[in-house]
Formats: sequence, structure tokens, C-alpha cells
Amino acid sequence: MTLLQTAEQIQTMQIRGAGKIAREAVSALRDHAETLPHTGDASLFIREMEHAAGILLATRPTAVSLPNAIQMVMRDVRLARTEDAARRILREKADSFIWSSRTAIDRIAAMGANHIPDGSVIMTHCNSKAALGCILEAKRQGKDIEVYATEVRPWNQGRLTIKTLNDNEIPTTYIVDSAVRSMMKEVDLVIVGADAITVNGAVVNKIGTSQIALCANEARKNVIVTAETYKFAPRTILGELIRIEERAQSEVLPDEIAATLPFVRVKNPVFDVTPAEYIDMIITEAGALPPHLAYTIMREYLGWGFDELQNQFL
Ligand code: RUB
Repeated sequence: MTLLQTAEQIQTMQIRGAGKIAREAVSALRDHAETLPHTGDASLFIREMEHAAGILLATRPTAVSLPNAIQMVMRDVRLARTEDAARRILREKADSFIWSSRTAIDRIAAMGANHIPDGSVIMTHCNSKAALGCILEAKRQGKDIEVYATEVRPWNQGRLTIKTLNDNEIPTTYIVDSAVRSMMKEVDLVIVGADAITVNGAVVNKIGTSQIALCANEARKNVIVTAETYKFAPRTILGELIRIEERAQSEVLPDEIAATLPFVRVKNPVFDVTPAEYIDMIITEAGALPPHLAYTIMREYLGWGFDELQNQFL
């Protein structure tokens, strides 16, 4: 697949989910480099790669895993003195990101399963590899668990989730998004993924997550967020806000119906923000932490403290 095809598939959501978007983007960058002719000119190669990275970055604005992964790969490529070195660094960094991203999900699954007691009923939303990893690991350990999975309008990512749960013989109840509050009394805990985590511990995830967290809070049920460390957004330290993607109105209301309703407008934000107060724990590959320790992950784990960011961006 070419870089442009990968970009198109991310934009049209054939490739989706924050972790997968990051891994596919990085592997598209690595493969793209192989298609560029060897010229012996390092700066030309780096310019071409920056252009390619820009195309991938423009696909979807919310999942911070995408810019973080590209930055992790490109940071040292930019410093290379020769084209050969730049190519080698790019390959090594890309492979290492993909490997560590998969390892991170396994570690999160192992830690997350420890937080799922035998006999639990779990609610999940959207289709998160990290969240499902914990649920599948709990099942693998022989725990007797059940899941409530939401539909996730308008893209129905819940159907992917129920397929995986069914394939793993996990008893599952499928509900429409608006049934969350009614069903919360049947549930012991909520586990979801994340597209971005801000410095104040707020979690950006699929639209509807904040309503679920609010209902869980009201019913005194724990909310666990599962997120690899590359989903933390260091630039929020400088006050930058996470952009919430808005997709086409036709995803919600078909154009032919919309055309008959000139006074109706459709809004289609596809992510929302859950404040830290509604989140009991964020499980990362670096450990399970309260949301208020988000800055620690950015500084100690990603290497982005306030000073580093100021030097780089201000
Ligand atoms: C996907 C979504 C997922 C997170 C985490 O949204 O909100 O919960 O990306 O997923 P979309 P993962 O379908 O719009 O991409 O844990 O797999 O990275």
C-alpha cells in the first residue's frame, strides 16, 4: 500500500483506533522511504519525508498517537548527517515504535486484567484494542465476566467489539448509546480506551465516553481508561487544546433527508472530553496511575517537560 493510500484509509476510517492509526502511519513512512530514489543528499531525503509525514498528520486531528508516533520516528532522522544514516534511523525507529506499541498493549492488558475481579460485569464503549486487551486477558485467566457494549453511532464501532467478544465466548449485551444510564445499574466497572490525554488528566475518546463516565460516577461505578503513553499530549502543557474532529453531516443524516429539512443542521463531533474527576485510573504500560499524574508520564516517560517544550516550540 502506498503512503497516499494509507492516508486515505485513515481519513475514511478503514484504518481506525488511535493505536492502529499510529502503527500504520509509521509503517507507511518506513515503506515510503524505500520508494524514494537514493540521491546521496540527506537534506533532500529529510524534506521528502517531512512532506510525507505532513500528509499523514493531516488525516485526522484528534488522536495524538499520530503526531507522537511520527515525532518519535522523525526526531532523530532530522539530525542525520548522511542519507544512509537517515534511512537507517527511520527504519530502526519505525520498527521500534511498532514493536513497543504492541508490547505496551500486552502490558496494559496484564495490568488491566488485575483490576477486573472474577464475576465482573464491564461496560465498554467504541472499539479500543487496549480496553479489549484487558477484557480478553481477564477471560484468558479464567475469570467469569460479562460485557455491556454500546452501539457507537454513527459508525457502529460497537459491532467490531461484539464480534471480538463473541469470538472469545464472552457473554455480551449490546445496547444503543442512549441506554447507558438505564443499564449502568447492571454494571460493575467501565473500561474504555483513549485518543488523547491532556496534562490535567482529561481523557479524549469516542463521543459518548463523557456521558458514560458521568453515569458511572452517579452510580458509583469505577471508570478505568487504558492508554499507551504515546496517547498523552505533551503540547497541552503549553496550553494547546486537543482539536475535536467533526466529520460529515451525511454520516448522521443522509443527504437526501437533510435536503428536505432546510432549517435543520447536523453536528457530528466524533470525540468528547471526560474530565479527570470522572476517571478513577489510567492504565498505561508504565503503570496504573491517577489521571492527575498525567504530567509525570509526559515528563518522565515521554521526555517532554515544560522546559523541553519551551525550547522546541516557543
Ligand atoms: C476510536 C476510539 C478508541 C480509541 C482507542 O475512534 O475512540 O476508543 O482510539 O483505541 P475511531 P485503541 O473509531 O473514530 O478511530 O485502544 O485501539 O488505540
